Amino acid sequence: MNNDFASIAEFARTTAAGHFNIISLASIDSTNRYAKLLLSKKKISSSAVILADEQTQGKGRLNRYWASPPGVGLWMSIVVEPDLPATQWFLLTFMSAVAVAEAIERQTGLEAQLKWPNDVLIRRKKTCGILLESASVEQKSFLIIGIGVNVNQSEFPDELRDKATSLAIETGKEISRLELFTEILLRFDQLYSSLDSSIMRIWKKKAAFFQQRVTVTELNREFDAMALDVNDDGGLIVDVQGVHRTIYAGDVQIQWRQI
Ligand code: BT5
Repeated sequence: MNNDFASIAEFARTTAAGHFNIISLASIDSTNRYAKLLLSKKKISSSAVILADEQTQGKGRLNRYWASPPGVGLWMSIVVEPDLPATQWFLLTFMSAVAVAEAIERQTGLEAQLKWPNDVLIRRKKTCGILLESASVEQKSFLIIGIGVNVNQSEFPDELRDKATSLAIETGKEISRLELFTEILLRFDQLYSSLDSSIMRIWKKKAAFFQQRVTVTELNREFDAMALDVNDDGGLIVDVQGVHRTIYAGDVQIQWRQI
């Protein structure tokens, strides 16, 4: 554990960060998986936050991986018991992306952009990914919002170099993980307390890819389209050769125009 993380662990022990119950760990396979385990054993409940200095098996969506080396990122899961119908749970993904984007902007002065469905980008590269999972324990439904933020990496492995970035790379200086962590929790709390579908308007203002050509991967199909909008159900509306379609469970690769 480096000193930077020790300060976060100390913060978690000594500070009532709003009403969050923060558990900090030097290393874990995945904070989302661990949150689910603790929930199933009734060791935690809503408002728990699991934060790890390192994840050895960080998870992305659709069984993909999330690189989570020690000492350089915020790898965290926030547990909530949403006061929303299941059809609206997706709002938490968009809300969390807004919370992270705003926290990054306040802490670094960088401009953060959002990409459907779950990415925060800086200068077109991914600096944060979000993984929303659900768990039910004795008739109660919980959501586990996994947030991974690349903070102080100075480089990335070859396979990520073109698409990933960190706040340190983008600002040229080391960023305090503690300050960013507390800012994310603060923004999360504020947005969560009044969460409804109006969050989509805020998300769209920061969305980076409308009117861009995208490659959509949907189940096992891949096709080119123009990204038009995101509807109130969180679906991505695209134009495929003049026909409008809405994508719900998929992925998009943006084919950026040259600037
Ligand atoms: C995501 O998946 O973006 C969700 C990532 C969620 C990570 C958090 S960390 C805390 C919590 N505990 C967990 O175990 N997970 C959550 P997806 O959209 O599927 O993106 C995954 C893809 O992004 C991978 O296939 C890689 O190409 C790329 N990738 C992997 N690690 C990355 C990183 N550190 N930064 C940027 N891109 C990365």
